[in-house]
Amino acid sequence: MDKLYRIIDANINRASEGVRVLEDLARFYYNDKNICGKLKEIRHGIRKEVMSHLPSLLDSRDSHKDVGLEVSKELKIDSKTSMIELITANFKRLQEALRAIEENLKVLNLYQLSKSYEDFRFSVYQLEKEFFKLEMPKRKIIDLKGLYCITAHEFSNGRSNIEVVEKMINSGAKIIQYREKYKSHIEKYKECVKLREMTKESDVIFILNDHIDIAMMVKADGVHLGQDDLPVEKVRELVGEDMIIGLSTHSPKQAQAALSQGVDYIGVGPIYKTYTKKDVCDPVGLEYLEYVVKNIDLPYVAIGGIKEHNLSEVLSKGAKCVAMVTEIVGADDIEGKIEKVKISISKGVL
Ligand code: TZP
Ligand code: MG
Repeated sequence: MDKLYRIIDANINRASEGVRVLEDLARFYYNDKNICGKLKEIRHGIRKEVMSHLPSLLDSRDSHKDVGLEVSKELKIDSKTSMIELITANFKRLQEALRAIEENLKVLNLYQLSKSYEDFRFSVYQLEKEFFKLEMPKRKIIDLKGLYCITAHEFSNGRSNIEVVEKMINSGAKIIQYREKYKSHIEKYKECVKLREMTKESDVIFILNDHIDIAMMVKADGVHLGQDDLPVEKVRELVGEDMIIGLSTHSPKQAQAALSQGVDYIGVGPIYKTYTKKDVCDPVGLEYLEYVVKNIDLPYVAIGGIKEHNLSEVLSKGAKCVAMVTEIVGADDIEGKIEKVKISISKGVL
């Protein structure tokens, strides 16, 4: 029976050490008071429950003769290369140790005590789920539907970007991209500070075209990149996991590549000829849109030359989200135009 105490003693230590690694991650790495507190309670509980059996546990301890140490030194299966692996390994260590304690206590006729360890094990399963949420990106899930609004001062008939965005927000826009090609950095920055304030207040997703630096400075929800912009993987490293990254694509090959690049959505176009974008490729037509609808499992927005008069054609190919630049910012009555377009999109094919 001493040998069973030896197993229990080893597993109490194993479980406590596993919890300690996780607790320190929650405390110093994720700054999560709630999870840290729950782990601490478990760590104390694991030791406290067996306190009355401490003499037997210590008597049976014989670390020098533990054959496991040599086995561990010879193997490299416990190497870890990511946070996910580190967290998983320690939750598994903890759960396995609790199960071993539980089973051995039963043989020692300590059935009630074994049930306490079963309770710990179940709390740990739940906590593991909670803990992993800390590793999940916190960026907004972008469910692209409806109208995607984009600014363009030069086509706004003298109205400022601020005025135009105010109208977009008033008519219920859910996502707005700041796209401005002809202003200085400082002008763009100042406009974006204001626009971030306005979009935040109205819970509108705010995306910056091109400017990763400004997006980070104003805490925008995302950045939108083109095929000739900086590599998505490197931008992700820079902006972190919480920022949305959109990428313009113009061909099936680019859409396929986007799938493995970790972008949150893609732009699909230009569907028709557009005069808004100067360095744009020839229209890719509706076929490419159809390809994306059928084959690419990523949120997408159809863009390029889309107007009220050709909207039904775009919707008939299955598009759920449509971007319009000049059609909206150049409209005499921006609010009225948005209302009409939104109704058309929500009805689908006209
Ligand atoms: N990307 C592809 S086409 C385009 C952009 C930004 C411009 C779309 O503008 P418009 O006025 O809706 O044709
Ligand atoms: Mg660009």
